[in-house]
Amino acid sequence: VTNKKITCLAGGVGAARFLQGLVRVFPEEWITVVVNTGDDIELYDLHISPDIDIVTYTLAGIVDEEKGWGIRNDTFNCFTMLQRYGYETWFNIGDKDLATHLYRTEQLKKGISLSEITAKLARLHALKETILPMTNDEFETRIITDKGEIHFQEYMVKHGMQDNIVSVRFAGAERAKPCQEVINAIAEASGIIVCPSNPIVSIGTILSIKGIRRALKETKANVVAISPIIAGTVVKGPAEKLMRSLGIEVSAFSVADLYEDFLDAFILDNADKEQKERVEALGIKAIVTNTLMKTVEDKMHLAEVALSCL
Ligand code: FO1
Repeated sequence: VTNKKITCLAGGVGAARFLQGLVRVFPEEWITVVVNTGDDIELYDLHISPDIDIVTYTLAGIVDEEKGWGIRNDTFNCFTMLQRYGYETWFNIGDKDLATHLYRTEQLKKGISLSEITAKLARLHALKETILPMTNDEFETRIITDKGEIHFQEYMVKHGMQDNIVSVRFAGAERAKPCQEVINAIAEASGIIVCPSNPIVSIGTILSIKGIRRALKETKANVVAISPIIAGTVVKGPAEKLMRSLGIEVSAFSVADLYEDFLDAFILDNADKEQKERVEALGIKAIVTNTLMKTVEDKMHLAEVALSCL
């Protein structure tokens, strides 16, 4: 590694858990995290960026570790009152978390970009890492179910992943431009890590932004990805259901295959070691290790293995 900059592509909970390990084995100030904004949603006239907040709160050490989102020991007084007022309250917003959404919404209304607001919030939480939204433009992950089209958060949180998925639509992908800082962070990094996030609605959204995939192919940096699929299933979230309904085999190999055009190395779990050769047949170096992140030591180990590929 010549210069020390590492750029990570991230979704929400899985990525944040990985980053907890990375910041313990690598200098925070050299880490840039490019975060999915396809999950962003407007509720109660507030702009909510769940994945940016999950990454920010986690790196700030204030995330609710059990849930993986929201702030530890937050209260839900505002939320309870909204309920009384007859609002739909399927998306749980804590009182402290609410302050973040108020701040972001007010700043957006003043014409400040999401990337600037994200940087300010990171500074306010005393983070040394750089956090970047994948785009400052409108982008929304829509799930087309057999009963109609809904927002990704409606599919996941409101309906509890119960609907049958027909397809996925990235509304805004044709027009959305990547943040310039994102392209720079990919071009100038000494290494790139694709976090163990959903390959469709977390990493797939980032890759759907014009110019990002090409930047990943053209960068001189090595690119390593960590499989979010362990033994044909996921730790959390809808990856399994999404991949199945899109006709994609639910396996670590499939994830490597989705990233094949820009990937140099792929980390898969011991439980999937029989897929090592299939991954290597794609021309990608495959590393088999424990990828389940239960303890802080697990997270640090996984980060060390990822860094060793760069
Ligand atoms: N996830 C849930 O399953 N239920 C919730 O009520 C919920 C609220 C919420 C509020 C703020 C926030 O930043 C995240 C929140 N999440 C919630 C998580 C989020 O919906 C997903 O985990 C991510 O979008 C997936 O990466």
